[in-house]
Amino acid sequence: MRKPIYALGGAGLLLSVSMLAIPAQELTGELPDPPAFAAQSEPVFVSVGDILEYKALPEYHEPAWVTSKYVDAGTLPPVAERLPKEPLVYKIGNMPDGVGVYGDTMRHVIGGRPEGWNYIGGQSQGWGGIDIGLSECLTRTGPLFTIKADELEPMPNLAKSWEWSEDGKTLTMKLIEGAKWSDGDAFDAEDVMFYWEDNILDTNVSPLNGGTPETFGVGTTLEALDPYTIKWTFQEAFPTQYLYAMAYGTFCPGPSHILKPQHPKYNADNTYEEYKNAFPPEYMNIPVMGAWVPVEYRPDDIIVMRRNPYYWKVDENGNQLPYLNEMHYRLSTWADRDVQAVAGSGDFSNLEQAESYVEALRRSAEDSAPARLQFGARTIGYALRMNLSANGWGEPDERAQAIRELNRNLDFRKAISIAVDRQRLGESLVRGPFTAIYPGGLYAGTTYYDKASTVYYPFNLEAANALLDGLNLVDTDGNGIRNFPEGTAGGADVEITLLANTDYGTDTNLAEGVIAQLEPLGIRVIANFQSGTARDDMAQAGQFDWHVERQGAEMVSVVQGTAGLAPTGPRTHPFHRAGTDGTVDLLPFEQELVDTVNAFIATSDNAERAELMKQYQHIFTENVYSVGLTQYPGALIVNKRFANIPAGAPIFMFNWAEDNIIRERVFVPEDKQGDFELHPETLPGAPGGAGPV
Ligand code: BQZ
Repeated sequence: MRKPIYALGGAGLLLSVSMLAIPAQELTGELPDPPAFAAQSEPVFVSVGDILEYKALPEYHEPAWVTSKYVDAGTLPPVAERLPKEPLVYKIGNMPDGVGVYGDTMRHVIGGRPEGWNYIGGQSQGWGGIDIGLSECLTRTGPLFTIKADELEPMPNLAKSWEWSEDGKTLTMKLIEGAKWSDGDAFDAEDVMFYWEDNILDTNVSPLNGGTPETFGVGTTLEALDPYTIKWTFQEAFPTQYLYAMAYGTFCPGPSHILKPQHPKYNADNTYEEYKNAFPPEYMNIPVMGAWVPVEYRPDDIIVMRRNPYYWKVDENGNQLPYLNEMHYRLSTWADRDVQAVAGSGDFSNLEQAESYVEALRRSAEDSAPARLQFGARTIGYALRMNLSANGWGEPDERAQAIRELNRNLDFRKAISIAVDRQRLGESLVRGPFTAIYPGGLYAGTTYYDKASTVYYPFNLEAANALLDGLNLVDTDGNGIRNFPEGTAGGADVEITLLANTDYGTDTNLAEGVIAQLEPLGIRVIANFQSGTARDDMAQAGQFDWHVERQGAEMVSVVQGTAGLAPTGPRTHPFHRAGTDGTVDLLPFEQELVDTVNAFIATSDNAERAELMKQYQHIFTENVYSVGLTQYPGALIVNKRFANIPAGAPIFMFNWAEDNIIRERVFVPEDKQGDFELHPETLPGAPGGAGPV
């Protein structure tokens, strides 16, 4: 294996000459306001108590065929015995179209592919709403877009209530009592503790969506007091922030009765890799807490899911949810999801690739259009992120190490930032009022954004070249590409690999745009375009120089995915993680970001939090923590036959729309139901069994 070389000498040389660079004040400029773009509908703001409560109802109901084919046949207990003592009850008053009826299917189309069903072991199910539907979590945040701003707090879910101690250092949570996995096994604290102890704390396991011990605060502990009570103990007082981390995707327990026997801690014959891969996509009827269970998988074709007979949520009339009997996930591409949703052969899409906006708008504007298309706020944003680790994360060779040293140099990051023409980049995706210049950091138009705290370095190619000259990156061999100084990477050409996700045209289009725009700088940027899973793995492992990436919820809401705002732990940040010595070699401004984020988490004073995020935004953008590229709105496309779609549902805010619209409450009125069910009047079979029964 190549021995990584950490050429600090080279860095020292680069840093010493950078003192000659252009003074910072000449590079900043006025950030243009985003073009006006009104979201097409607004949410109705309510309290959590208007949406749901937990209580026993006098009677419960289920689809008639479940009773006649299963309960009456004695193969399934009566519905009242399958539900918790106090199910989660959705209130009719909050249902846009009221109580639903059973039947029909939601036909999703997705661009990912399932690796297997061990979500907490680190496997993807292909995204696009599969894992969101399967993995119920302690709290829930997707629907928070409808919650009154002064009452914003994660909704109860598997955790039905919680109470802080006097000193705010402990949080006692009550789990829903009597809920069951889809195979009838009891859900309880054993599932929670298996997730916490053997998937979060065990660093041999990397749960999908990146939950790590530090996601819940350095030094935080969790214990089970009884089968339905857990107790968190924090270092900070009242860190309400962590309730968001207890939602999707960082605290969604798996079925311990199925997973534990495969975990190396309980099965000496298994490696961690064997644990992670113990439930391949072909393994049907994996027990879930979600509303639908995988019953059929055809590679590169479709995943079919059927209603979970033990689902622990009902409407106020006692109807067990979900209303929809089946879910499809057609295994195609993300771009095809838009096409099929607009055409009516699919039912749902998050319109998020700006290149398809005009055609989607045109088709949806026709009276005959089968789907509703509604734009929300500008919550989709892309940035160029540089690998800032210089102590071994991703095992860089000499060339890559030299790039990392450059990435860690502010003048270098500034040069790249002002060499990018963001206006042209956005227009290359779509013309019109959609895209906005995005300087990096928190998105304009969101709660914690403050323009006055945002430092913007406008396009300035001449100054960019002067900054690189000042870093002694000169084309010494006359081939048009700048060279490292002698003694750094052997004075080779400056070549930088750029990672991007081939699952999305937008990702690679933006990456190609950046490559083209950086050519006049005399550095060679080489496309390293990978498919979603490979891209995810390389990004997680630190095997990249630069990465053009669509950003997560942390840049939209701040309160969701907060751990990703700064390297507050060894594995919490997307582009700077611990090296081979287990430490994160933070740059001075990064330490300031970490301190600011930790202070944000540690206070519940809203004015203080707003001030801290202004500091965060200033430090982030002044130091070009990442090179912001473009920001634009997404649109939710849903087939018109569906009811109970909440007004103003954003495709992405605290979570994706698959969570936000509360799919378990969505229904199709009887007179509009299609004949799309592939396994009508069937239920999931036994875990590992072949499909529905
Ligand atoms: C939405 C989402 C639901 C992951 C994924 C995918 C992965 C990332 C991201 C989005 C897809 C859709 O996003 O693009 O519209 O349906 O699934 O989970 O991009 O590659 O790793 O973070 O959420």
